[in-house]
Amino acid sequence: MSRTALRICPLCEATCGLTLTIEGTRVTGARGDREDVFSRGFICPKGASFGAVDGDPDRLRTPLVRRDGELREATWEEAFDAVAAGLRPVVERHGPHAVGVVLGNPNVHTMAGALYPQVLLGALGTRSVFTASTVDQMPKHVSCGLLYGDANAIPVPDLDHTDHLLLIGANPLESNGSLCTAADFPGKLKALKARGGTLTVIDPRRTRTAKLADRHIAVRPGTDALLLAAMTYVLFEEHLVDLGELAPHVQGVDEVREQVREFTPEAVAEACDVDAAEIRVLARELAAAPTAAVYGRIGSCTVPHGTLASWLVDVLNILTGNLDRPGGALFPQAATDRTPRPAGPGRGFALGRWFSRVSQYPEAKGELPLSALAEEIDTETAEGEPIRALIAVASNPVLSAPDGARLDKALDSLDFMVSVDPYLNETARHADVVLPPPPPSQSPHHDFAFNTLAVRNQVRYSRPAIPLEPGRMAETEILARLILAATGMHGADPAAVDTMVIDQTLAKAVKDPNSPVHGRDPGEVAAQLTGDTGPERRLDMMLRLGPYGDGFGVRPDGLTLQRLLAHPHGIDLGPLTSRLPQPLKTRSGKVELLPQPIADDLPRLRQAMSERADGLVLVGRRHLRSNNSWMHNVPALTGGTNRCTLHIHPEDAERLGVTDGAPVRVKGAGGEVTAPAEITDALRRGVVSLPHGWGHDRPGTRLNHASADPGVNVNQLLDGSLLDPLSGNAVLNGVPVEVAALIAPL
Ligand SMILES: Nc1nc2c(c(=O)[nH]1)N[C@H]1C(S)=C(S)[C@@H](COP(=O)(O)OP(=O)(O)OC[C@H]3O[C@@H](n4cnc5c(=O)[nH]c(N)nc54)[C@H](O)[C@@H]3O)O[C@H]1N2
Ligand SMILES: Nc1nc2c(c(=O)[nH]1)N[C@H]1C(S)=C(S)[C@@H](COP(=O)(O)OP(=O)(O)OC[C@H]3O[C@@H](n4cnc5c(=O)[nH]c(N)nc54)[C@H](O)[C@@H]3O)O[C@H]1N2
Ligand code: SF4
Ligand SMILES: [Mo]
Repeated sequence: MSRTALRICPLCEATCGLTLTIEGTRVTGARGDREDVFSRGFICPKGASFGAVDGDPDRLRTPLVRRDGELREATWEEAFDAVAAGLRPVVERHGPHAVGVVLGNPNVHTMAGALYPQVLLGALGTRSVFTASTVDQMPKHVSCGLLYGDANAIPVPDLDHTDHLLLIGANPLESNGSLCTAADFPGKLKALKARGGTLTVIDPRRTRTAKLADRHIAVRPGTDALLLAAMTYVLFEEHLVDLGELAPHVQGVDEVREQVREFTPEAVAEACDVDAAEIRVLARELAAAPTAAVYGRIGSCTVPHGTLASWLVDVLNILTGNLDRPGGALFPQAATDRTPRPAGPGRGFALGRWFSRVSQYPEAKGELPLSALAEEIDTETAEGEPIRALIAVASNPVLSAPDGARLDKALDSLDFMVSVDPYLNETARHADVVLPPPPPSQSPHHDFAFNTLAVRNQVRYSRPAIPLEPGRMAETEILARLILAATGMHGADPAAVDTMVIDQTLAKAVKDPNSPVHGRDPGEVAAQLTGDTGPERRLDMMLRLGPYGDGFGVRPDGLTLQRLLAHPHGIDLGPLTSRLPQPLKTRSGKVELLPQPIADDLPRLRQAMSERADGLVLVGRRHLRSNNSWMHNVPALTGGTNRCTLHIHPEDAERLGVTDGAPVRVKGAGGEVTAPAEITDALRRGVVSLPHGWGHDRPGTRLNHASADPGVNVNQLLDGSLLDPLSGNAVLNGVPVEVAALIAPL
């Protein structure tokens, strides 16, 4: 007997609604949910393989605890006893900063990851916080923090309505989009073209997205900030600046004009390897389009001028009047956002409130660079304690961050490590305790983060499609118990964590004059909460306090968890709309177009105009049937073109004596790897490409399928010292490498 259940797909940022076929306790099929208010039936090969991802036999079923040097199966009780016994002495002896916390990407794809890590960090009080953001989008948080006063106020291109889209360093036909949640991104690009709009793609590779474009600019990696600065220059020079309705909300336009004076198209053309005339055309097309949106992603972030490039993306949107208008780039309003407060000056965004111990990197958004994790563990300094214990949640930095070999050693030297991860993989194998979450089919789902980045306002919630298997523990409960164990409350009722959060939130809300529950009794408000579990009650609370909420009775037709449960395909909340000045939290209450830290970093960009790398540089790439480091164990998603090969241009291959399929040695500052060459003219000369997330050949892992075709870890080519200075983001693209044909010995 089979049945179906609805489940939002957690496998990428597109958040498609799926209809799962379930036989017994197994997911045997997945198709797109045509009635889903957001995805309307769209599905990709990863979503279609939901059952295989979910049912991977290598997923851990019980906790593992290290005994006599070996990770062995244990009960949950034994596991949390071991966590408390491992973490508490470190905190008590060395203070909270000696406990590091590493949060990986899947935290944005689980309810547990949205609701508990912040509580853990608050309760622990550690500054040793590292996340996947600093190998990803931290430059965007920093530039938006500086421009708008809120690091999470990230404008999203209005894909459904724009007339002109300029995509920089993004390949949504493989990635399905990022910092821009849109189911069927490919379909939306085709629809843009069908309605007469234009698509321009800036990418050193002729990607599937670039092939769809009206114009593709194969820029030299790492030089987008120069290109965008020159476009900004052209807007001023050719009198194309027109802020329109934005004008009263923006300060600093003249200052930006002054700052870009030297970045003429002619001055940057050689560095970018793009014709000056073409740069002028890019600027003119942007200004001429009735509406337009500039959007930058991985290729514009994980580079030496990531924050400047991210800033310039928004500067271009603003100077052409496209920020905050339909068809341009808009600020979404999610159902679990805080109640909007009236517009006005805010506290602003500060960088560098503290610094990392070893290299003195400034914090950004409360985080230190993931690139610095290894040195924060393995290097002694006069001031401060090294990290001696580590909590890793959904994180595989041994493959995702620079120099995994050094991190391997550093993790081995820790007094204690706990990993919350479904796999015994390259990172988890170092843990003393592994706490495995249940598979997604057994977990509830709501997209707290991605709804704040979605191209349409909407809200959806999936309850677990399959009840928790005996012996399983919900990831929300795992994290609640981890918080208790880490903070000296081991053994307390995990529900106390949710109760505490609810009590604190409501206590604040009743004192907040902008809150719908202002002046009420928090106990009376709390008594109205519904939901079967602590996390559901927290979701109910956030929905009801939020911008569409019922305000606990103030707006009876507003959102509640019950109302959401009555709409299993979700509730549409309409297209993105203009919201300025409300989202601004800068000290001036305006968009601050030339923030001081940006102005201070511009001399470095000026210098880059005359810098020239002669040798080969490396860029990454993603494959539609993969996701970072953790999907190579699913047979249905591997093989074919999804391989860890070095893409190299035919002319470079010929010059170096590299033949198709033959092994080549790639050498970088952090080490060398050997991979088969794949000769392709899809990338520009002088650029080679390796995908990330491979290198599954380490002992002590349990990844049967992945280890049979392990690939190599591209991040071993990095030594972790190359960062975007403002954000601490790792430089993963445009990295100098040496490539040599490997002649097999006879
Ligand atoms: N060279 C290079 N390096 C890169 C990138 C690049 O483009 N080039 N991209 C970077 C980017 S954008 C990112 S986001 C990072 C990702 O870096 P990470 O977050 O470290 O890596 P992931 O592979 O996404 O997954 C992390 C871990 O989550 C586990 N996991 C999966 N599902 C769950 C779950 O439901 N719960 C829990 N608790 N764990 C789960 C997986 O088993 C895996 O061990 O990699 C970065 N590294
Ligand atoms: N299938 C699949 N989907 C995914 C993921 C995955 O691993 N696989 N990962 C998810 C995650 S965590 C993220 S963050 C997103 C990322 O989403 P995207 O940013 O869309 O992903 P990428 O495919 O890495 O696209 C980056 C592009 O930048 C180009 N590039 C490299 N260097 C430069 C440069 O200097 N300038 C310019 N202009 N371009 C450059 C690369 O050639 C590449 O095509 O994808 C998410 N979705
Ligand atoms: S596009 Fe992303 S969310 Fe949609 S089915 Fe594919 S992996 Fe899942
Ligand atoms: Mo990412």
